[in-house]
Amino acid sequence: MKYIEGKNVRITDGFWKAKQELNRSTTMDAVWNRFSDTGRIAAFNFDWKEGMENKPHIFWDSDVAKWMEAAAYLIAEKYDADLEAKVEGLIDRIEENQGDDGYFNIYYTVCEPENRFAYRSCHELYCAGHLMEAAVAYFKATGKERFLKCMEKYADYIYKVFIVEKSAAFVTPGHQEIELALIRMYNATKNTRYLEMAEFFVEQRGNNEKDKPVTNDKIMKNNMYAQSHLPARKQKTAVGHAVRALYWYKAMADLAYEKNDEELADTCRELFTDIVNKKMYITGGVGSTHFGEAFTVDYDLPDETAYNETCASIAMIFFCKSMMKLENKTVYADIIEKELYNGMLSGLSLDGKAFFYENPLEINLRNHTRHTSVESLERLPITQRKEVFECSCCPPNINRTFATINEYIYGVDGDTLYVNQFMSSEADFEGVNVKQSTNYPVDGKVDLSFENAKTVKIRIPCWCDEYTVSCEFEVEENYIKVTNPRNIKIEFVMKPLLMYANSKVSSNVGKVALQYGPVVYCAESVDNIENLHSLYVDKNVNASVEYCGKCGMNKISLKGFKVKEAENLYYSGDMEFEDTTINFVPYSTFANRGESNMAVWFKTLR
Ligand code: FUB
Ligand code: ZN
Repeated sequence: MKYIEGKNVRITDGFWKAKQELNRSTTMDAVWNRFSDTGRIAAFNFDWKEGMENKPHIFWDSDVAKWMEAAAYLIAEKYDADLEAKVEGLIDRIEENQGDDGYFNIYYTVCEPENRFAYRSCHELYCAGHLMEAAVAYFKATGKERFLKCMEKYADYIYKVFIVEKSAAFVTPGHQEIELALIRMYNATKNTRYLEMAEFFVEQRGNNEKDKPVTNDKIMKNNMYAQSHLPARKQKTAVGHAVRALYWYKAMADLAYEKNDEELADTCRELFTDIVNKKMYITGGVGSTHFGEAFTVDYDLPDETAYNETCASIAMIFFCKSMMKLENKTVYADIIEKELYNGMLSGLSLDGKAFFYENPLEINLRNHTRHTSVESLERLPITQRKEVFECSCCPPNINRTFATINEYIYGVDGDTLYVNQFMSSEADFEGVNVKQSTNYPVDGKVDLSFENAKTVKIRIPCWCDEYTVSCEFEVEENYIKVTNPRNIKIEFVMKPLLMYANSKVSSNVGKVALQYGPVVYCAESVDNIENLHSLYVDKNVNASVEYCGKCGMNKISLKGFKVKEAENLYYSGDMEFEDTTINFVPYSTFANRGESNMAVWFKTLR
């Protein structure tokens, strides 16, 4: 399936229109300003000297590149002179400071020129990849070739060093990213060298002696951390650093698509299934531990210490989109939807100015101060979003993802138009026109109208077991299929669902999480009592659902029970309960009203 992208698809109204406007009006500036304050923008002048503040960091190039990429999408959607001036200013600096040989990296030019391509774990190719993605986006947005030419020159230099001369100290990057970027370069330029390079970096990973870890390399000491323990095709379970893994799986899926490589596609299918069935939180969060920002073992999904980097959720969205290009299965769009409304969305504050890097599923404020007599070695995720992080990969990743949300809605395969996501929007592609109007995710009513479409397939979301369709239809592999469609009214009936975790998930077996449509809920102490652990949800769901203008989704109250406080620390006999109401808000909106205890999973009674 080919996604309808760029100017051919526009979000016209509703939840995501508001988020896209927030990104344009607020989040872009918030990230730019913090990147300016911290020296990331000035670093492009290449004039940092020892003793000055704001020493460039090895992957600052990538932070700014992601912001440039987002700016490109926004300029393409609606011209913005300020964004263009900022991007053009950065391109001036890139052009001025790029080596004659094509090399471009701020840190390794300004701070350690003697160590170019000396350390696998030091992100040069990762930065190159993000710059290439930005260059492709800017070229597509504006038709201007200057940035793309710089990155072609850099890619050609990388080809020389890594493939022709083999003179770098390593064969494949410690942090994947360049692989997927090279495929984008290939698609933009049609230069097959870039596809060859992507293939080289994918296939060589875990498949060469040179990348074996050196004994004093702490970060790379375990080959699994950077997915270098086995050749790509032999990897069947997701391991190691989650963002690295998922950027790479996306590249593998893209490569499988470009080369029509069924074996590689199969590997991607197995990796996807492994993650979704054994390693993903109900919110879509992936990479459950902060140790190595990594996947752990199957079903290890602790709530309070969950790492769930925002970038990992974003990378999962990218991977799913590439899988969907390979095969039109609703499961990929279901996971994209899960990430969009939960794991990814929680990364940004409602005011659009602050970010979570880690997205836990539980907060117990008391645990942040519980070690009163010793220096605590415990590490818990922060409880309030921040404007900038020393490692600030997530904020500009949000910028570029929000700017391209429209590109997840529609796809085309032959004469079939796919409706994968539910957002008020319109699209036109090769004479076919579609308009969609919906309040999703507030309710599940979707109105669609088509011109010149022969067949349309509309995803039935995985959470939905009851729906109505206003015209004749068939159901084919979780799609509502309509031929010669004109106007279709659908309702995917949304009701409060109590979701259970697999019995192997020791942290949550026997508990329930509340979901309404695609939105997962949490309860915060700001709306409830402090001791959320003493609250039990009534299994006979008795809910009241109310629209919340501030977050654009519903708030939900459920009838439940509260354990009556006992006098003694321990007691026998029956536990006593009193009736109560438990107030829930969308998980993605937690921590927007000051510090609060928070929980997603609750015990049940009755
Ligand atoms: O290392 C670059 C980025 O910073 C990674 O993708 C994130 O996990 C964070 O470590
Ligand atoms: Zn990140």
